Amino acid sequence: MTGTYLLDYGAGNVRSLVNAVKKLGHDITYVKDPSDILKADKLIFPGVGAFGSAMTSLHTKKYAEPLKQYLAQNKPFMGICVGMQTLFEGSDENPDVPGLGVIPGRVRLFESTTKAVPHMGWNTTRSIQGPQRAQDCGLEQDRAYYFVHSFAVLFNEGSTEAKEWTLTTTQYGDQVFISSVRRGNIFCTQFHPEKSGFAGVNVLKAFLDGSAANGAQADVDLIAQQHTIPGSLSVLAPTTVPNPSKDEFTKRIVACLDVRANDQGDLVVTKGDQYDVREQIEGGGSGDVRNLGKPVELARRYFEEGADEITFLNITSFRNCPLLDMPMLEVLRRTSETVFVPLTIGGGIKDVVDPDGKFHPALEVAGEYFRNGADKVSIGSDAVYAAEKYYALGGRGDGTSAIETIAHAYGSQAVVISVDPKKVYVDSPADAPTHHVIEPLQPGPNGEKYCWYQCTVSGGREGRDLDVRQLVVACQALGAGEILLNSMDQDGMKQGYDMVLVQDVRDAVRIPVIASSGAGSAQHFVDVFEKTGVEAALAAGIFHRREVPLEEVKGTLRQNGIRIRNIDA
Ligand code: 1PR
Repeated sequence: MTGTYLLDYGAGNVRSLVNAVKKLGHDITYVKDPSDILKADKLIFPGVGAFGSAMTSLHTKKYAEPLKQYLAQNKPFMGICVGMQTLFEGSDENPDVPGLGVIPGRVRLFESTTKAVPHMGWNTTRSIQGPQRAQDCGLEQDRAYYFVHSFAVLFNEGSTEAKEWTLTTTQYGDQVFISSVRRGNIFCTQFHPEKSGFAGVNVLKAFLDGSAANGAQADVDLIAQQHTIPGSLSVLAPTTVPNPSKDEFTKRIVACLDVRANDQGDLVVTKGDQYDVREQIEGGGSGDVRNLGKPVELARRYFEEGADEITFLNITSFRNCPLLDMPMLEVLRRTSETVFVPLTIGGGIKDVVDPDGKFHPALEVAGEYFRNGADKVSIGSDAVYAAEKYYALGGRGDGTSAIETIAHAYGSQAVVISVDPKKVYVDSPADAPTHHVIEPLQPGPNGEKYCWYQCTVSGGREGRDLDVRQLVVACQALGAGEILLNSMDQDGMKQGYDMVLVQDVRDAVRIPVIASSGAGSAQHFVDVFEKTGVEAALAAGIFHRREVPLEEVKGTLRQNGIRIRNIDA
C-alpha cells in the first residue's frame, strides 16, 4: 500500500504525531516490514531516545538500507529530533555507532556550564536559506517550537556541505545549532512539530500537503545522483553564512492537574492545600475530595489558553496498580487527540505486582504511558528510594532503578523527578549534621533560624532521612532529565514559590528545574524566573479556579522582559 508511512521503532510517544497527522486529514501507516519503506509516498521518522539505540534499531529491524535508498531517491522524508540526527555521520552520544552518513557532520553534546542541559523547551528558528524556503516548510521566524535534546549539530562546526543542508539555525545560550535541514524532498527538524502547538501542526501540514517541496527542483537531480553525501550546492547557501540566530529560548509555564478518583469513583482534577485535597469540614465544607473539573477537558482548555506543557499527577496511584489503572491511560489517549504540547504523567511509576502476582518493571509501566501519549514520566516516591540506594552503594547506581532503566531506554529527557519536600526547622546546622541546612526567609515557629528540606514519599505521607539536595544530585547522576520541585509547605497557599528552596535546587543541578507550589499571582512567576533562573514554573489552583488566567501570567512576564512563547492560534 502506498501513502504516508511512519517509521517507528517503539522508543517513545508517537501517538501525538499520529493524532496530528490524522487531524490534518491524512492517513498514516506504520512501517512493519523493511519493504514498506520503499512503498511509501511520504515517510516520517520521529526518533526518540539515544542516537545509538535509534541506529541499532534501524539495523536490527533491517530498516537502514531501504531508508538510505529511499533518501537517495529524494522521496518526501521528514525526520524529527533523533530522526534528523541519524542522517549525520555520527554522534558523541554513542561515538562507536555510525550514523546513516547522508549529511556530513557530527552530533555534539551541548555545553552545560552556563545553561541547563537538555535544551528542553520552546525556541525560535532563523532561516539560512531565505525566508521563502522556511515558509514553504511551514516555518515562521517569530514562532517558537518545542525542543528536547542534549545533543545537536553545531552550525559553526559544520562543513560547507552541512551548511548547505541547513534550513534554519537556533541559538541556545551561546551555542548555535542546526534546527532544521532541507534538501530536495528531505526535510528534518530538531524540534518536535507534533509538540509545538499549532505552529508545529503547520510544519506537519506543509510536509503532508507537499508545499515543503516548493522550489526544491534545483537540488532534486543532485540528490538522485548521490547515495550518501551530496556534493556542493552553492545555490542554497553561501559558505560564509552570517549567523542570524539569537537566543530566544523561552521560560515555560506548566499547568498541573492532580488527578484522583473522588468518593463516587469518578476521576476528577483535585487540588489540595499543603496536600490535603478534601473540603475542610471546620470551614463549612463537606469533607469530600475537591472536584475542580474533568482531566481531559481541563487539559484542552490549558492548551488553548497557552500552557507550554501539561502535567498529570495521579496522586493516589501508590494505592493501586497503574497497569490496571486504565482511566489514566484513557486520559492520556484522549488528551493527545487535541493537545499538541508535551504531556507528563506522574504517580505510580515504579515496579508493580498485579493482584494475580505478575511482576511489571517500572520500565514496562512507563512504556505503557509513553505508548498512550505521554512524553515524560514523573517519578516521586521511587526516586527517593533510588537515591537512598545510590548513597548506600557509595554514590552509584546499580542499573536497576526506574530512573536508570527508563532513561536508558527512552532518554533522560523523558524522566522527570517529582520532589515533595517538607521543611524541618532547626536552631543550628549542627542539629542536622547529615543534611544540607539553609537559612529560610522567615524563621520557624519557635524562632528557628535554619531548616533542611526533607524528602517525603507516598504523597507526603512519610518523611525520609534524605534532604532535597541529596535527592536531586543523586537523581541527576542516575540519569534524570528534569526536576519538578514541589513544596508541601507552599502548596495551595498562594503566597509565592519557596525561593530559597528553588534557588538551592537550581544551583545544585545542571538539568532543568520546574518551580512548583504556591503561585498566587502573575508577579510570583516573574519573581521566580528573575530571582532563581529556573527554566519553568508550574501552577495548579489559580488556573483551575480561573483566579489568574494563563494569558495574564504570560502578559505580565512579557511586560517584565521575560521571554515567553506567544499564545498560539
Ligand atoms: O510517589 O511516584 O507515586 O508520585 C505521586 C505524585 O503525586 C507525586 O508527583 C506527588 O507530588 C503527587 N501527589 C501526591 N499526593 C498529592 C497531594 O496533593 N495530596 N500532589 C500530590 C502533589 C503538588 C503539585 C501541585 C503544586 C502546585 N501536588 O502537583 O500541583 O503544588 O499547586 P498550587 O499551584 O495550587 O500551589 P509517586
